[in-house]
Amino acid sequence: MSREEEIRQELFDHTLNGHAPEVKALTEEALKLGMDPMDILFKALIPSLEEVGRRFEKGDFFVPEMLIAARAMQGALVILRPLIAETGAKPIGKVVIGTVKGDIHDIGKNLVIIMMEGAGFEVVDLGVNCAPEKFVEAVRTNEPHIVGFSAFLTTTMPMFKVNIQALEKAGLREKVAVMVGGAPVTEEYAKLAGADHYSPDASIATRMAKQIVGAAQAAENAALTQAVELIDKTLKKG
Ligand code: B1M
Repeated sequence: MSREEEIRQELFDHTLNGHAPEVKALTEEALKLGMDPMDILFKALIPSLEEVGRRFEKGDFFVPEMLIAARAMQGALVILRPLIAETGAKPIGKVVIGTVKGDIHDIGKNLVIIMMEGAGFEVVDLGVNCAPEKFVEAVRTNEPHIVGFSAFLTTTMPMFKVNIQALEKAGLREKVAVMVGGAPVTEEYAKLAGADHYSPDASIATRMAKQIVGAAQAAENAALTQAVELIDKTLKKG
């Protein structure tokens, strides 16, 4: 087994057992060896949290074990974040995102943020347990292209609909694309809730966000061309 394979395995095991100092040291070692941050994330850290979830479901792990595993993962994310997220480029679009009311899971949301920032988006993070009014206010003041709702519990998924209704009531629904995601969410559920877009993971969410912004810009350009043509015609007539 190569040292890289050993590191992946050790990262998996130490995250599973919530050994934060070891996870931090291994992440640093992996980067020194030239391992890809995305490789560390998707081949070691995320699979480990998935195993934590499986053990929790089986009754082998309880909330404290989930919590320390999450903390260990977050320590690694602090190191990986700048490597994935900082492009230094001019923002290509703006996103407001938060975890819905009643839900305090944030690792998945934070990964979406890291990847979107890495792709050049400006992201306003509203944190966790975010009330509909907070989303509405953030959309009003930031005027983002996209508002994103994350939910990780079947009991908090209904907040998507509540948030969308709050945007409608505030007269903001047509001004922003709504994207939803989170472990238990499905495409079908997203449609039923009234969302415009659903994504199962951070990388698809980022690709989708680029398409949404691209489409919005194309629509703006088309409207501009139409206006210019109209002015041209009017001038020619006159
Ligand atoms: Co909790 N938890 N948890 N938990 N937890 C889950 C979600 C659970 C599936 C575990 C299980 O039973 N297998 C289960 C939910 C069951 C259900 O509703 N169907 C569960 C439960 C039951 C609970 C509590 C109720 C436990 C209790 O108290 N009895 C409680 C609820 C607290 C609350 O929110 N009110 C609770 C608490 C916690 C901790 C605090 C201990 C901790 C969270 C720490 C934190 O986030 N800071 C925790 C953890 C760590 C988990 C698991 C083990 C891991 C979650 C995670 O980070 N996954 C989780 C099991 C699992 O998911 N397999 C579990 C890794 C992450 C990268 O994936 O979150 O799916 P994910 O994010 C993905 C996509 O979903 C997507 O992109 C991300 C990256 O690719 N995505 C989007 C996310 N948001 C998006 C938004 C988008 C688009 C894509 O557009 C806007």
